[in-house]
Amino acid sequence: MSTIYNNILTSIKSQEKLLAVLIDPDKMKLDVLSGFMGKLNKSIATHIFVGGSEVNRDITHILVRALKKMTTLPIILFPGDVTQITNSADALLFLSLISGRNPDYLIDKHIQAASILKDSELEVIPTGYVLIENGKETSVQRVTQTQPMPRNDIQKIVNTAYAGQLLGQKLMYLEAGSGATNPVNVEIISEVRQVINIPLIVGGGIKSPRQLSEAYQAGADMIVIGTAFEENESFFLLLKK
Ligand code: 1GP
Repeated sequence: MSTIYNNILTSIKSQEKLLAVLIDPDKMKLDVLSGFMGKLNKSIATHIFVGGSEVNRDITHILVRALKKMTTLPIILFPGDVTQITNSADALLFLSLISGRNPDYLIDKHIQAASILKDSELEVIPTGYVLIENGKETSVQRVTQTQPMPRNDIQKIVNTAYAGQLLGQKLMYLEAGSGATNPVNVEIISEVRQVINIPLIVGGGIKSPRQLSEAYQAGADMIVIGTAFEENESFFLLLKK
């Protein structure tokens, strides 16, 4: 069964653009969650991602259970670590940090996760994760101890994404990093789009409807936004249904 993934493919076939709102369990306070979700449910958001670079054990589980009572949107784990896996979510992005060369994020964390996932019904979606430089160090870079790919080496980014597809990844995520100064630029999105045929996710540093629509036009199927909503919930008003 792969309901969430199949629904993503179906939406893309009908040319629907997808928007995931990223909620970091470390930053979201439960007492403001209901107001936040009220706005989110009225927006064009189609998915909720839950995850962060540094999240205490159990907080993710508590947050996902609370979210389940407040929305019918699919909740997908976007974990910074194995400790963020909870069966309460609908699916898990099983991330391979293919831009980096740290074996922890290419296989070791996955082996740790396997012992949890073999007894779980969580839908697991293999996802190639490509970190691209954006002008400042991001927490992904710091936590994973990997270098982002230079943004002017587009050919290498394209080849990396294509290699990920050949290795069997079901989604490809181009990441500028949370709070990035510059989002992934449209030329990179467009070049990757032309070479891969799996759904393309783009995130990091997108703070305006204009940046959102430029990324869609360049070929992103799903866009992930976290910081812009965290810093100013009225951003939801600009993205009302
Ligand atoms: C981070 O791509 C996501 O992993 C979202 O980034 O917080 O900058 O929107 P922002």
